[in-house]
Amino acid sequence: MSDLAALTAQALTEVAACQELAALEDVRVRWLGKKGVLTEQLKGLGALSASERPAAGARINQAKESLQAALEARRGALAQEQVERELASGTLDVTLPGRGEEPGGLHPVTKARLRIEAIFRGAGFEVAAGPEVEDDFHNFEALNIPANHPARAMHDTFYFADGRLLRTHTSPVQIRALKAHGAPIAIIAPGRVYRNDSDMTHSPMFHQLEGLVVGENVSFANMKAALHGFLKAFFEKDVGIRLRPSYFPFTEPSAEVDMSCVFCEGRGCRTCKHTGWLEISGCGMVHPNVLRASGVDAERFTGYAFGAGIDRLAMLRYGVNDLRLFFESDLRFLRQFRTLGA
Ligand code: 2U9
Repeated sequence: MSDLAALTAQALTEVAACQELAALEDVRVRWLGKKGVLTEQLKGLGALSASERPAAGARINQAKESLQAALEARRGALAQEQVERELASGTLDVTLPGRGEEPGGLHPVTKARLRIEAIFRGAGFEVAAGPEVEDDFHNFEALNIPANHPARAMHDTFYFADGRLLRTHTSPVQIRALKAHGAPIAIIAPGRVYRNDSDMTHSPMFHQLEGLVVGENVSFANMKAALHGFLKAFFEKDVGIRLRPSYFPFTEPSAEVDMSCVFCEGRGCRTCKHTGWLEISGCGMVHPNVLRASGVDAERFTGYAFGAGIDRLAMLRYGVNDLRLFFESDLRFLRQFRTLGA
């Protein structure tokens, strides 16, 4: 007990000599830790007589407290010195601006889709949606594509083991809408579709826009005017269109829609392969079999339908020459659309 003062003095000297926070922690453990010198002193109290114990205990506790206070003071001083050293060496420049948060932006295909939806809504259409995992009836049968029809091979369908499939077009959305609401109806069905086909110009997932109008006296001329009006609004240009005869199982008659080239205004360029025209859509009058499969009276109602690729519309509007750029998630590409309006 007699050397308690000497021990305390030694501990305080060690604290004062510490130049690092880690060294200070070592000193604390050596003196105040579980097996520390002062802790051992407290354990030694048991050997003293009951009359000596209280005073000796109080002196040891006093020594502990003064050491704790010295450790705390030194810790504060060393931490301050460390901050000053870092500031002086320039490792922490508190005047640097923060990294900040980058604002996000919509994907160009989403921008194109929203633009398409706004234009058609303005013309009185509703926007319909449906499942991407479909059954054979809604994707094929109801669209006048029975089993073994050659059009099935053209669709490169992804099948599930239970016979369901990933929709190859958004037409099933319109079958479901027709069945649920009947005629008259005017809807567009934009969405993801899937085909087992992948190369320079085909992605296994792409985005389709389809439209359907069914009512009394709905004509081929109505369809041509609707498509022309949409293309002029979408490209904000007085584009021309032409229709060429075509074939789809779900429409009769059917046509391909060409639009005058938005890049060369019909003079001929690389994009339009020097024809002055861009293939943009397919369309036709809804086949009576399709109306009947959806419970619509094909004697009373007629309808038109069309289909186009949203990705292709987006490429032409935003001047993107490679479809794959839309699906690679490369921020250098996507950032360019951040501030662009629809
Ligand atoms: C119902 C009835 C008829 C949808 C149609 C097309 C013509 C067409 C292609 C264009 C390029 C698909 O994106 S693409 O690969 N589509 O040419 N689609 S008519 O006809 C329907 C749809 C639903 C009930």
